Amino acid sequence: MEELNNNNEIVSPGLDTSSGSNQSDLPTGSRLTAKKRVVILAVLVLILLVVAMFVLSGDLGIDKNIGTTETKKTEQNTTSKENVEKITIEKTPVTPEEAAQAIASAVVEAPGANLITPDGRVVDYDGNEVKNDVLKSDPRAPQQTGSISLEQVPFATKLELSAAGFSPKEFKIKKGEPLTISLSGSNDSSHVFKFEDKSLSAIGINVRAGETRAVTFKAPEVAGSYKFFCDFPGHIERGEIGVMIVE
Ligand SMILES: [Cu+2]
Repeated sequence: MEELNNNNEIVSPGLDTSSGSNQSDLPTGSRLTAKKRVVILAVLVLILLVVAMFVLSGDLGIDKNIGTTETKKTEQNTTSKENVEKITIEKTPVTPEEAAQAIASAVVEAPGANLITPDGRVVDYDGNEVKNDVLKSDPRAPQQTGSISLEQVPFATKLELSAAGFSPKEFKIKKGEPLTISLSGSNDSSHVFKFEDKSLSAIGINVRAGETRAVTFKAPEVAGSYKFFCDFPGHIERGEIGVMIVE
């Protein structure tokens, strides 16, 4: 038994006092390794602390100034970038201000029609120049007025329209000049004033029987004869045609 015990002690150290000593050896070994680990960790922490101290001292010392200057530079960069952005953002609302100034000094030849700026442009109430060559339904097109009286359009080229045709049948305008045309329809029918040329497709006046309406637009830059007519069914056949002569 003893021999076996001894053998057991030697082979598998897990019994009796000797095995107890072995058990105590193992925890002491693990304790030692734990202590070693703690020591190594402490040393590592110390090294890290020392390194950190060096780095911090470097930051606080020589690198501090560079760091601050760099941050200052980046701050300046960001502020300059912000300024650029602000400038570009601020540039956008300048246009409405200029538009507002243009509108403030613009004149209206027919209430409800577009404005004429001092430099001869025809603009809407946002300051955008109207377009003669878009569809009449396009918001950029010159806007016709509501029903008005001829007394409201003293500067307009006044056209009357009936079954007998336009009166006058012809009028002249200087090229590129703004003008207002009023159309007074006869009591017998509605009428639809239109130009034949596609460059003036946006301009039109629709009147019900007996109404007067007007439109302000800029004459073409190209001299020539621009035919206009009444687009109401059957009216062109009965002679509702005329011509605008651009000189
Ligand atoms: Cu007509």
